[in-house]
This record gives sequence, structure tokens and C-alpha cells, in this order.
Amino acid sequence: MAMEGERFRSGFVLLWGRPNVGKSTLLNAILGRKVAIVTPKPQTTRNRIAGVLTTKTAQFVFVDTPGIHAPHDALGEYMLATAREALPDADVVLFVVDASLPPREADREALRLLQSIETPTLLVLNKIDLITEEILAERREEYAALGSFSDTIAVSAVQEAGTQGLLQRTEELLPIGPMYYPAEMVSDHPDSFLIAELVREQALLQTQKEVPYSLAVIVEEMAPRPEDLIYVRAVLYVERDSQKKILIGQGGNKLREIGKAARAQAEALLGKRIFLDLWVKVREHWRDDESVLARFGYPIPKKRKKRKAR
Ligand SMILES: Nc1nc2c(ncn2[C@@H]2O[C@H](COP(=O)(O)OP(=O)(O)OP(=O)(O)O)[C@@H](O)[C@H]2O)c(=O)[nH]1
Ligand SMILES: [Mg+2]
Repeated sequence: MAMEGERFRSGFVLLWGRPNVGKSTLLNAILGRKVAIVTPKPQTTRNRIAGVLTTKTAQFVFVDTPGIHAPHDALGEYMLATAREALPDADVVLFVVDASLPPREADREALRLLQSIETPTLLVLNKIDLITEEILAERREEYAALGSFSDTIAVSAVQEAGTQGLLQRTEELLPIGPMYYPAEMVSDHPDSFLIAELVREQALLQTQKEVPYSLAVIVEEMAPRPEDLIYVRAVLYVERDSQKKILIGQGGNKLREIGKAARAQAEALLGKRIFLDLWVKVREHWRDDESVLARFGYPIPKKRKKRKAR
């Protein structure tokens, strides 16, 4: 990797915005590889996920965060805290909005949280594949009026349109700096996290209503087996027996479909053969149980404000 002497730029690029605007889709599009799961349901991303892109002239550490929303439970508090904790490290913020819709209160709230830092921010109008040039021009004005941005970039994350321009503009805003991570590194999470997330993604895509919010997926064992096979045991935790029944489906059909789709993706992404052994268990009210949350990978920060009763 040829570094251009003193001119090499590097830093943390925060993907920020309300839920469902396409932050994770954009991260995957920029990296050219899936590191974060994507669903049509808001609040898909629960953890901070860093994706590293290294070029001849720069290293971008993109940080995907949970969409900003008012927490309803301890899990929601974890998600908001996770997003907020990523703020001070940011060198550039990509404030991502859904340009197919006018600004909402949730966009304004997400922007308000950015006021605690003074970091160059690009307004990223996403989903432009859904709208005409005229509407895009309107949205550009409406969103730009919400705050002060270094620039506005229109993209379509699903069509991977506009992402090169976005990268260029982002690079200009990065400070001169070293490579923080090895050039070949893409994600900061282990394979077990990606597999658990791929299972959760399929389960979210294949269920409705309350199941998605009540679901956590934990990889409890990963072990090599003969002939380059990897055995993975993952447990899908839900909060009620009725949800467990939905996930398992008639004669185990639903769980089989979830497993089949998740395994195909995991094998393609990791380049390994995987035996995916899925289990469904009930853990009542886990979203409000701090000891369980910590075990599930969603530890609540110690200092936290009291939440208003629902
Ligand atoms: N048409 C269109 N849909 C998009 C685009 N980008 C994302 N989407 C869709 O928008 C939905 C949400 O995408 P995500 O990437 O999960 O959104 P997010 O901002 O990460 O959401 P949270 O993780 O919940 O905060 C999915 O159905 C995506 O397929 C886009 O450029 N065009
Ligand atoms: Mg996301």
C-alpha cells in the first residue's frame, strides 16, 4: 500500500440519523461488503459497527450507529447510549436522511444531538432512486434548512449511486493522519457477531409486528469440524412463548427457512462451509433486564438518566 507521505488522511466517519434512513445500507455499499444487516423495519442496528475502507490516499473508519429514537426500554437506552458514545470520536459526520420523505421530528432530534460536538457534517440525501429531480430539489432545501452542513450529497445506497462523490467529499474533510487499522481489515466485529446478525436479519425479514423487537440472537458455540466445516450453534431469544411458536413455525418450517437463508449468506461472506444449528428460547422481559442485556451484548452504561414511565 503506497502511502502518499504526509498527505495520507484518516479518521472516524460517523453514520448518523433517525432509524430506517439507510445508514447500514450505505455502509455496506461504500465498503462493497455486507458488515451490517438491513431490514425495512426501524431499529434494525443495535450496536456500533465499524467498517474500514483503506485506499491509496486515505483510511476511512465508518461507524454505523443505531438510529436515534426515544428509548422505550433498557435495550433502547443501550442503543441511544451506544450512538451517543460514538459522537466524540467522529472526525466527520454523515447525517443521513431519507430524501423520499420530508423531514420529521426524529430527524431534528438526531440533529440536535450533534450539537454537542463541533464536527464537520455532510448532509446525505439517501434513497434518491425513489424520487424525481424536482422533488429532490425541494428536499435538498428542506433538509439543508435544518442545520449547517459542510455540503450536501445525494445518493442511492441500494443502487450504489453517488457513493464515490460522497467518499471524495468525506476524504477532503478528514484530517491528515496515520493508518489506524491494517489495510485489509473490513469490520471490527468477529465472525460470530456477523453470523448472529445474519440470523437476526432473516428472522426480522420473515416475521411481523412485535417479534423483531423482542428478538436477540446469540452465537453460543462455534467449532471447527472435519472437512473444513464450521459448526455454529445460535440461540434466538424471544420474550414470549407465542413469539417462539411464530419463529419455529409449522413443523419447524419458519426456523428452517431462516437458517437456510442466513447460512447461505454467512457462507458467501466468510468463504467457509457452515453448519448452522438454531434454537429458540424464551427469556421474558429481557429487554428490560440489565444482567441479561449485558450477556446479550447490549450492556447499559452505568451512568444513565431515569427514564420516564411509558
Ligand atoms: N429505495 C431505497 N431504499 C433504500 C435505500 N437505502 C436503504 N433503503 C432501504 O431502507 C430500509 C432501511 O435501511 P437500513 O440500512 O436498515 O436503515 P438504517 O438507517 O440502518 O436503519 P436502523 O438500523 O434501523 O437505524 C431498507 O429496507 C433498505 O433496503 C436507497 O437508497 N433506496
Ligand atoms: Mg442500521
